[in-house]
Amino acid sequence: MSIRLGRVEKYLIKRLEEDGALHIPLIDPENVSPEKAVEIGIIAERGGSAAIMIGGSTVASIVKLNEVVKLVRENVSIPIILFPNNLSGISPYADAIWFMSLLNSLNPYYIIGAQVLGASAVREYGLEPLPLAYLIIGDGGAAGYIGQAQPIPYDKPEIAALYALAAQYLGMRFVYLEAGSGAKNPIPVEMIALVRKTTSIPIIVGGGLKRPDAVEERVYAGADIIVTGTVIEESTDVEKSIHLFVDAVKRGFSRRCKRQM
Ligand code: 1GP
Repeated sequence: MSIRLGRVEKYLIKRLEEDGALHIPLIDPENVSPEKAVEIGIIAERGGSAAIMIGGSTVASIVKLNEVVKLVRENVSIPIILFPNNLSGISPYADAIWFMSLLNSLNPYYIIGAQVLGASAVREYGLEPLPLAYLIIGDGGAAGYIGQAQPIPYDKPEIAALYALAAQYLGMRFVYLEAGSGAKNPIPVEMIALVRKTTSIPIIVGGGLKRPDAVEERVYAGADIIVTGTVIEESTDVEKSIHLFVDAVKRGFSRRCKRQM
Protein backbone atom coordinates (compact mmCIF):
# COMPACT_ATOMS: atom_id res chain seq x y z
CA MET A 1 0.00 0.00 0.00
CA SER A 2 1.45 3.38 -0.93
CA ILE A 3 0.70 6.77 0.65
CA ARG A 4 -2.01 8.61 -1.26
CA LEU A 5 -1.32 12.33 -1.16
CA GLY A 6 -4.28 14.68 -0.87
CA ARG A 7 -5.19 17.47 -3.25
CA VAL A 8 -3.45 20.29 -1.36
CA GLU A 9 -0.24 18.38 -0.78
CA LYS A 10 -0.10 17.37 -4.46
CA TYR A 11 -0.67 20.99 -5.40
CA LEU A 12 2.11 22.23 -3.09
CA ILE A 13 4.56 19.61 -4.41
CA LYS A 14 3.66 20.50 -7.99
CA ARG A 15 4.13 24.23 -7.35
CA LEU A 16 7.44 23.49 -5.63
CA GLU A 17 8.55 21.54 -8.71
CA GLU A 18 7.45 24.32 -11.04
CA ASP A 19 8.40 27.44 -9.08
CA GLY A 20 11.19 26.06 -6.88
CA ALA A 21 10.19 27.93 -3.73
CA LEU A 22 6.93 29.44 -2.52
CA HIS A 23 5.53 32.29 -0.48
CA ILE A 24 2.55 31.88 1.84
CA PRO A 25 1.03 34.72 3.88
CA LEU A 26 -0.20 33.94 7.38
CA ILE A 27 -3.36 35.59 8.64
CA ASP A 28 -4.02 35.66 12.36
CA PRO A 29 -7.78 36.09 12.98
CA GLU A 30 -6.95 37.73 16.30
CA ASN A 31 -5.08 40.53 14.49
CA VAL A 32 -7.13 41.32 11.41
CA SER A 33 -10.78 41.79 10.53
CA PRO A 34 -12.46 39.33 8.14
CA GLU A 35 -12.53 42.10 5.51
CA LYS A 36 -8.80 42.75 5.82
CA ALA A 37 -8.19 38.98 5.68
CA VAL A 38 -10.10 38.79 2.40
CA GLU A 39 -8.12 41.74 1.03
CA ILE A 40 -4.85 39.98 1.89
CA GLY A 41 -6.13 36.71 0.41
CA ILE A 42 -7.22 38.22 -2.90
CA ILE A 43 -4.01 40.20 -3.32
CA ALA A 44 -1.86 37.20 -2.34
CA GLU A 45 -3.56 34.98 -4.90
CA ARG A 46 -3.15 37.59 -7.61
CA GLY A 47 0.45 38.25 -6.58
CA GLY A 48 1.57 34.62 -6.85
CA SER A 49 1.48 33.35 -3.25
CA ALA A 50 0.83 29.60 -3.24
CA ALA A 51 -1.74 29.34 -0.43
CA ILE A 52 -3.14 31.19 2.57
CA MET A 53 -2.38 30.09 6.11
CA ILE A 54 -4.84 31.04 8.84
CA GLY A 55 -4.09 30.73 12.55
CA GLY A 56 -2.10 32.16 15.42
CA SER A 57 -0.65 31.22 18.79
CA THR A 58 -3.48 32.68 20.82
CA VAL A 59 -6.56 31.94 18.71
CA ALA A 60 -9.34 31.32 21.21
CA SER A 61 -12.51 32.24 19.34
CA ILE A 62 -13.63 29.55 16.98
CA VAL A 63 -16.44 31.93 15.93
CA LYS A 64 -13.93 34.56 14.79
CA LEU A 65 -11.75 31.92 13.12
CA ASN A 66 -14.70 30.45 11.23
CA GLU A 67 -15.83 33.87 10.09
CA VAL A 68 -12.39 34.69 8.66
CA VAL A 69 -11.82 31.28 7.04
CA LYS A 70 -15.31 31.22 5.52
CA LEU A 71 -15.04 34.69 4.03
CA VAL A 72 -11.56 34.08 2.61
CA ARG A 73 -12.77 30.73 1.19
CA GLU A 74 -15.61 32.49 -0.63
CA ASN A 75 -13.26 34.98 -2.27
CA VAL A 76 -10.02 33.15 -2.96
CA SER A 77 -9.31 29.94 -4.86
CA ILE A 78 -5.77 29.03 -3.72
CA PRO A 79 -5.80 26.53 -0.80
CA ILE A 80 -6.50 27.67 2.74
CA ILE A 81 -4.34 25.83 5.23
CA LEU A 82 -5.04 26.06 8.96
CA PHE A 83 -2.10 26.73 11.27
CA PRO A 84 -3.62 25.62 14.57
CA ASN A 85 -2.42 26.59 18.02
CA ASN A 86 -4.81 24.16 19.68
CA LEU A 87 -8.26 22.61 19.17
CA SER A 88 -9.63 26.14 18.78
CA GLY A 89 -7.63 26.46 15.54
CA ILE A 90 -9.65 23.84 13.61
CA SER A 91 -12.24 25.23 11.20
CA PRO A 92 -14.44 23.17 8.87
CA TYR A 93 -14.24 25.86 6.16
CA ALA A 94 -10.54 25.39 5.28
CA ASP A 95 -9.07 22.97 2.74
CA ALA A 96 -6.22 21.55 4.78
CA ILE A 97 -4.54 21.72 8.15
CA TRP A 98 -0.88 21.59 9.10
CA PHE A 99 -1.24 18.48 11.26
CA MET A 100 1.67 19.54 13.35
CA SER A 101 3.61 18.26 16.30
CA LEU A 102 5.72 20.70 18.31
CA LEU A 103 8.58 18.26 18.56
CA ASN A 104 10.71 20.32 20.94
CA SER A 105 7.94 21.00 23.45
CA LEU A 106 8.47 19.82 27.00
CA ASN A 107 4.75 19.19 27.29
CA PRO A 108 3.45 16.02 25.59
CA TYR A 109 0.12 17.80 25.00
CA TYR A 110 1.75 19.83 22.20
CA ILE A 111 3.59 16.82 20.79
CA ILE A 112 0.68 14.35 20.58
CA GLY A 113 -2.11 15.25 23.05
CA ALA A 114 -3.90 17.97 21.06
CA GLN A 115 -3.45 15.90 17.88
CA VAL A 116 -5.27 12.93 19.44
CA LEU A 117 -8.12 15.18 20.57
CA GLY A 118 -8.32 16.98 17.21
CA ALA A 119 -7.97 14.06 14.79
CA SER A 120 -11.65 13.12 14.63
CA ALA A 121 -12.69 16.73 13.93
CA VAL A 122 -10.13 16.88 11.10
CA ARG A 123 -11.67 13.74 9.61
CA GLU A 124 -15.26 14.82 10.18
CA TYR A 125 -14.66 18.26 8.62
CA GLY A 126 -12.93 16.69 5.61
CA LEU A 127 -9.75 18.69 6.21
CA GLU A 128 -6.63 17.39 4.50
CA PRO A 129 -3.97 16.74 7.16
CA LEU A 130 -0.46 17.80 6.13
CA PRO A 131 2.00 16.07 8.51
CA LEU A 132 4.36 18.72 9.83
CA ALA A 133 7.22 18.81 12.30
CA TYR A 134 7.10 22.16 14.09
CA LEU A 135 10.36 23.33 15.65
CA ILE A 136 10.71 26.40 17.82
CA ILE A 137 14.03 28.21 17.39
CA GLY A 138 15.30 30.95 19.69
CA ASP A 139 12.70 32.25 22.14
CA GLY A 140 9.95 31.47 19.65
CA GLY A 141 7.72 34.33 20.79
CA ALA A 142 4.15 33.47 21.81
CA ALA A 143 4.33 30.08 20.05
CA GLY A 144 7.37 29.13 22.14
CA TYR A 145 5.79 30.32 25.38
CA ILE A 146 2.37 28.75 24.85
CA GLY A 147 3.85 25.56 23.41
CA GLN A 148 6.24 25.22 26.36
CA ALA A 149 9.12 24.69 23.98
CA GLN A 150 12.69 23.98 24.89
CA PRO A 151 13.88 26.26 22.11
CA ILE A 152 16.76 25.30 19.86
CA PRO A 153 19.49 27.96 20.19
CA TYR A 154 20.19 30.05 17.10
CA ASP A 155 23.82 28.98 17.13
CA LYS A 156 23.09 25.24 17.29
CA PRO A 157 22.01 24.39 13.73
CA GLU A 158 23.08 20.78 14.22
CA ILE A 159 20.29 20.27 16.76
CA ALA A 160 17.67 21.60 14.34
CA ALA A 161 19.07 19.34 11.61
CA LEU A 162 18.81 16.26 13.85
CA TYR A 163 15.23 17.11 14.80
CA ALA A 164 14.38 17.53 11.12
CA LEU A 165 16.01 14.22 10.21
CA ALA A 166 14.17 12.43 13.02
CA ALA A 167 10.92 14.02 11.80
CA GLN A 168 11.59 12.77 8.28
CA TYR A 169 12.31 9.27 9.59
CA LEU A 170 9.04 9.41 11.55
CA GLY A 171 7.22 10.03 8.28
CA MET A 172 6.50 13.75 8.63
CA ARG A 173 6.43 15.37 5.21
CA PHE A 174 7.22 19.01 6.04
CA VAL A 175 9.38 20.73 8.66
CA TYR A 176 8.71 24.25 9.95
CA LEU A 177 11.54 26.29 11.46
CA GLU A 178 9.72 28.86 13.61
CA ALA A 179 11.40 31.92 15.09
CA GLY A 180 8.07 33.16 16.47
CA SER A 181 5.74 35.80 15.15
CA GLY A 182 7.40 39.20 15.23
CA ALA A 183 10.78 37.70 16.23
CA LYS A 184 13.66 40.16 16.38
CA ASN A 185 15.87 37.82 14.39
CA PRO A 186 14.62 35.41 11.75
CA ILE A 187 15.94 31.82 11.46
CA PRO A 188 19.69 31.99 10.70
CA VAL A 189 20.71 31.05 7.16
CA GLU A 190 23.36 28.62 8.48
CA MET A 191 20.62 26.64 10.23
CA ILE A 192 18.47 26.48 7.09
CA ALA A 193 21.48 25.37 5.03
CA LEU A 194 22.32 22.55 7.44
CA VAL A 195 18.70 21.35 7.68
CA ARG A 196 18.61 21.38 3.85
CA LYS A 197 21.80 19.32 3.67
CA THR A 198 20.53 16.83 6.24
CA THR A 199 16.93 16.23 5.12
CA SER A 200 14.96 15.96 1.92
CA ILE A 201 11.49 17.10 3.09
CA PRO A 202 10.31 20.65 2.27
CA ILE A 203 11.50 23.28 4.76
CA ILE A 204 9.12 26.02 5.82
CA VAL A 205 10.67 29.11 7.42
CA GLY A 206 8.80 31.81 9.32
CA GLY A 207 8.95 34.34 12.10
CA GLY A 208 10.38 37.85 12.02
CA LEU A 209 10.82 38.07 8.25
CA LYS A 210 10.31 41.73 7.48
CA ARG A 211 12.65 42.46 4.60
CA PRO A 212 12.72 40.98 1.09
CA ASP A 213 16.52 40.58 1.20
CA ALA A 214 16.22 38.43 4.36
CA VAL A 215 13.67 36.26 2.53
CA GLU A 216 15.90 35.98 -0.54
CA GLU A 217 18.86 34.83 1.58
CA ARG A 218 16.76 32.17 3.33
CA VAL A 219 15.49 30.74 0.06
CA TYR A 220 19.05 30.82 -1.29
CA ALA A 221 20.11 28.86 1.80
CA GLY A 222 17.49 26.17 1.11
CA ALA A 223 14.08 27.24 2.42
CA ASP A 224 11.24 25.89 0.26
CA ILE A 225 8.33 27.83 1.70
CA ILE A 226 8.52 31.28 3.26
CA VAL A 227 5.75 32.38 5.65
CA THR A 228 5.19 36.05 6.41
CA GLY A 229 2.51 37.22 8.82
CA THR A 230 3.02 40.45 10.75
CA VAL A 231 4.74 42.38 7.96
CA ILE A 232 1.77 41.87 5.63
CA GLU A 233 -0.92 42.32 8.27
CA GLU A 234 0.65 45.64 9.22
CA SER A 235 1.43 46.81 5.71
CA THR A 236 -0.28 49.90 4.38
CA ASP A 237 0.34 48.64 0.85
CA VAL A 238 -0.43 44.90 0.88
CA GLU A 239 -0.05 44.60 -2.89
CA LYS A 240 3.47 46.01 -2.87
CA SER A 241 4.40 43.94 0.15
CA ILE A 242 3.23 40.64 -1.40
CA HIS A 243 4.92 41.54 -4.67
CA LEU A 244 8.24 42.22 -2.91
CA PHE A 245 8.16 38.91 -1.01
CA VAL A 246 7.05 36.76 -3.95
CA ASP A 247 9.83 38.35 -6.02
CA ALA A 248 12.41 37.82 -3.27
CA VAL A 249 11.49 34.12 -3.12
CA LYS A 250 11.96 33.86 -6.91
CA ARG A 251 15.32 35.62 -6.78
CA GLY A 252 16.57 33.45 -3.93
CA PHE A 253 15.60 30.30 -5.81
CA SER A 254 17.12 31.37 -9.10
CA ARG A 255 20.41 32.24 -7.33
CA ARG A 256 20.34 28.81 -5.64
CA CYS A 257 19.89 27.14 -9.04
CA LYS A 258 22.80 29.07 -10.54
CA ARG A 259 25.03 28.09 -7.61
CA GLN A 260 24.17 24.43 -8.13
CA MET A 261 25.01 24.51 -11.87
C1 1GP B 1 4.51 32.94 12.93
O1 1GP B 1 6.14 32.18 11.38
C2 1GP B 1 4.98 32.92 11.50
O2 1GP B 1 4.06 31.72 13.31
C3 1GP B 1 5.05 34.30 10.92
O3 1GP B 1 5.79 35.19 11.71
O4 1GP B 1 4.36 37.22 12.00
O5 1GP B 1 6.84 37.36 12.26
O6 1GP B 1 5.84 37.00 10.01
P1 1GP B 1 5.69 36.79 11.48
